[in-house]
Amino acid sequence: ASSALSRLVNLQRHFQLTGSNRKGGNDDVGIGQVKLSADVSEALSHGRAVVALESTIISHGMPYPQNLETANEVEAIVRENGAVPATVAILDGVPCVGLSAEELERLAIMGTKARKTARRDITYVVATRANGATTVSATMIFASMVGIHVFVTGGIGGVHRHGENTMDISSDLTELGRTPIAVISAGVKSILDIPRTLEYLETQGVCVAAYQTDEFPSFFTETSGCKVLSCCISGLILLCSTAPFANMKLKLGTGILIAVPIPKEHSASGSLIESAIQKALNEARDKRITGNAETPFLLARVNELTGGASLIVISNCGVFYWANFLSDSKDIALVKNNALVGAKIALCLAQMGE
Ligand code: PSU
Ligand code: MN
Repeated sequence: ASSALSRLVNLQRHFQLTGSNRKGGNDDVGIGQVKLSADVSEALSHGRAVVALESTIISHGMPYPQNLETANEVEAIVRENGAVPATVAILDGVPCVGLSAEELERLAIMGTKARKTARRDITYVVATRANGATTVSATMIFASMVGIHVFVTGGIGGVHRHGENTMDISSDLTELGRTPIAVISAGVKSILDIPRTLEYLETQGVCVAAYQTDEFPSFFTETSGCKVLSCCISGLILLCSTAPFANMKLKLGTGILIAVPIPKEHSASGSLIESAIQKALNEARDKRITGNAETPFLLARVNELTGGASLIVISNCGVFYWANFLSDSKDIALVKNNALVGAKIALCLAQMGE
């Protein structure tokens, strides 16, 4: 064990010597440590509402500078509603929960040079002091580790089409089965096999609900043909509070998935995007693009084929999920008045003894 440790230390020295000593880098933080930003750390210690955000959507989801603008907008909406945003990424091998403006910009400029980091990639990215943009699975891990109970994202990964043969099933699904955090998303894109994704979540024991509807949404559109539990705003608060509570009391340990359908006014023409998805799927098959390269390829192609329409939907969504999540559409004043659900969730948790 001690020689393994000395190799690690040597590795660390090696990277400190050869890695650039960028201003604002994390070269002085030890391997295996997680860094919290000052505002996230303060909010958590006072039991205030914190909302985790992923970073693969920044690195691999859209180009610079659109990615940075969207990331900033989403963070601002979280703040305007009284919660603290905690974007998660691995910078210089250090898992960071909450990024400074400089760190966020660095990641946005890095783009796909940052490694797409799911659970299995964390060890490698940390050990080599590399930069990693966290997917839903890796974001869940670090957010939950530091005591964050709510995570807002766009789309999650799922069972790929033909996944019954390729076994390409996103680790987002297994993570939901083992990490207690509430994930709010717009559902699953139809580039994936939605019915099988829901079956797999059932196998993993994950509670799945949709906001104000009993149909699981498919990101670009409100429908998928698959029924799930329906929840209203109070149900949403209850669910977000219940996942960590259930874990604590019953040791269930599972996460929950809450899907918020795209607002009608941002729902791009479903058929336009659907046909682009079909074309992109065929191209991926012809070019033999598989594994973790498939999702970024499909998303980029769908965006090209729709002349940017899908990306506009994505960036609008990023901004609107949180707003939608906070507002009961019958009571828009709720958002304007800053009456934040995040705080209510934190309050619920406090009352439940968290
Ligand atoms: N689906 C989207 N947008 C995304 C992703 C998925 O609609 O940005 C990203 C998320 O970070 C998700 C990851 O966790 O891709 C899933 O990748 P994979 O299918 O390789 O597990
Ligand atoms: Mn995969």
